[in-house]
Amino acid sequence: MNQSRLYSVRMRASENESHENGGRHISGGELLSSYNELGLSVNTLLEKALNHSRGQPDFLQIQCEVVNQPIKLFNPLTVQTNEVTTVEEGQVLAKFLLEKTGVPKDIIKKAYKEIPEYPVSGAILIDIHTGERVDGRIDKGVRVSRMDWQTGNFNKWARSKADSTNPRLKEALTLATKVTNHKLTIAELCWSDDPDYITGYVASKKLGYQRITQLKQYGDDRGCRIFFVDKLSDINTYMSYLEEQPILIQWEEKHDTRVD
Ligand code: PML
Ligand code: MG
Repeated sequence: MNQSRLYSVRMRASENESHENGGRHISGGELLSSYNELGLSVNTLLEKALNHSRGQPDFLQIQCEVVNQPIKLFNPLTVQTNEVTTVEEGQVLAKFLLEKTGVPKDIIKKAYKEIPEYPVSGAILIDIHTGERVDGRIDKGVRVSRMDWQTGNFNKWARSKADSTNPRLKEALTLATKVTNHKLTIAELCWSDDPDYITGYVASKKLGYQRITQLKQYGDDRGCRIFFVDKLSDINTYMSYLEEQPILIQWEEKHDTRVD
């Protein structure tokens, strides 16, 4: 892709009203696109919004904006898939992995107790020392933006790993790679708000992207996305990294790392 002039293309869709007016979140999407591919990119996100398991949107917005900052390239996190047979088993594993990344046990416990209170479409930030929510975006959480993984390079990666070209994996791995490449991110915990998708993950720079095949029951439309962070002395810089720093995932085999 010609990186000289890239556009950030963002979609959001909701039911009843727009998100800011209390509407129920249906779908969101992020792309980086060249000018020539803008039509295609807008269409890709339009299709995503119009055919979603959370329902039909009443409000739909697609925004294109030129990106002026230099783009960072990241190798994707290493992926491991952990097969579990029940949600309980999956959640025990998720907590174990979070602890392994360095999030203290009592903070994990506190975060899990508060998950039902976070019905937001974006991510929430939790300080690993206090367990307090620190993003300040009470109603919507933080939306990680300006990121993409070009299809050709993603397909090459998927072929080499004998993995599926699941677009959800592509989107989630792109996001997790961006988030965990910031040194103040200790870990991410995520499962989808889509009722037909139950695989989630724990990710960190050290552990890579640890998929867990069941983190909720089918039919459940409650999702979770938490970034555990280490004492953000400058929250604005961290937020602007998540929301504004453009990144592309660019897989190169020689940069693959092993996960123990
Ligand atoms: C989402 O759909 O919003 C998140 C999906 C997380 C898991 C993706 C995967 O690894 O299959
Ligand atoms: Mg969703």
